[in-house]
Formats: sequence, C-alpha cells, structure tokens
Amino acid sequence: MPPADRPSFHLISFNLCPFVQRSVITLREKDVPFEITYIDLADKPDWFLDISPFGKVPVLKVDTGEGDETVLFESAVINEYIDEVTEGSLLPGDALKRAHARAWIEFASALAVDTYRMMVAKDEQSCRDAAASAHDKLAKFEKQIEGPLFRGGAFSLVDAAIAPALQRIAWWARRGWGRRRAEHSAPYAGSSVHCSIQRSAASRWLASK
Ligand SMILES: N[C@@H](CCC(=O)N[C@@H](CS)C(=O)NCC(=O)O)C(=O)O
Repeated sequence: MPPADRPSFHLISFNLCPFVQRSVITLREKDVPFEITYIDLADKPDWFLDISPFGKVPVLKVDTGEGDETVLFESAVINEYIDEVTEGSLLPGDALKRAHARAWIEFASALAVDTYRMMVAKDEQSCRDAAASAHDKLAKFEKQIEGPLFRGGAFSLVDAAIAPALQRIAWWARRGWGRRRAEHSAPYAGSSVHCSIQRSAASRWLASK
C-alpha cells in the first residue's frame, strides 16, 4: 500500500513491555509513522480496558480515515498486518517456510515471557527459575538460526519477535549477571545492531541504564 493510502496507526504501550517493542521494531523497520501512548499497567485506564480484550499491550488502533477505527491486539498479529500493508515482506513467500517462521515467532513469545518474568521477579529464586527457562529456549533457538539473523542476512519478523528478549539478556550480561546464559545470544549479535531495533523505544531505555 503506498504511504498516501495508508491508515494511521496509534500504538498503546507500556515502557518495559517486550511485546510492544516487537511492534515498534516492525513499524520502524517498515518506515511507518505512528503515534504511541504509554499507560501504567498497574493502573490501567478505563478507555484502555474498553478497547483491549485481554487488558494487555500492545494494542494498535488503525484509523482508515473513513471514521472507521479498528483495534488490533497480539504483537504477532499486529506485526503481520503491518508487514502486509507495507512494501516488501518480512516473511518468506514459501508457505512451509512462512509456517516455520510463525512457529519460531510463537517460540520467541515464550522467551519474551521468561525475560519479563525475570524483570518483574519478586525474589531471587523466581528470577533464577525464569532465567533457567530462558536459557533452555535460547539453546533450542540457536540451532534454528542461519546467522547472523534468523534467515541469514535478511531481517524478518522472527528477528523482530526475538530481539527484545535478546537485548535484555545482552544487557544483563553487560552488567555482569548471567554471563554464561547470554553466550547463547552471541551468534545472533547482528540483530542488536540492526537499525530498526536500535531505534525502538525500549532499546533507548535499555541503553540508558
Ligand atoms: N501475547 C501477547 C502478550 C502481551 C503481554 O503479555 N503484555 C503484557 C506487558 S509486557 C501486559 O500487557 N500485561 C498486562 C496484564 O497481563 O495485565 C502479545 O504478544 O501481544
């Protein structure tokens, strides 16, 4: 869809959420302008609860300009939609390869949950449990990547999906914690220098820490 005919996009976010960050990465990668509003998940506003069926971020409000606003939720769905309505594709054309990519996007979601659990852990043991689970997943994911990105040099929606988790793990490693666990993200280092990832909001937040 040419930029002039594109709907306008408004993303609802929480500043620590790896799932929103995936959508920010995709929007930046596809050079799509968007508005962003941050909410406090500990005190969700009523207008947000009215539009978010799961009460979770990200939510993408899509305005087609005909007085018609559609609300999308679930980062993987949002990202595929953004990809489909913009030029070029971040998923393979071949059906089997596309299904394979979607399967690993789902897997990356579970890894993002582990890193989120690490971030919000109330005690050391629950943080260590989440880290062990992340470690197992990274070992499996590592066997799938062509390197430096999931599909060799071509950036894909799998990279957008896994990057927020890898950024957090790399950041923790730089701080000296969990160095051994972070080794698994090393072959994937190319993703952290990809410009759309660098330009994502959470990336800036991580870099400031
Ligand atoms: N499967 C969802 C997960 C989204 C998610 O878990 N978001 C968290 C923040 S990172 C959230 O909104 N949690 C609020 C809650 O569960 O009440 C997606 O991919 O979009």
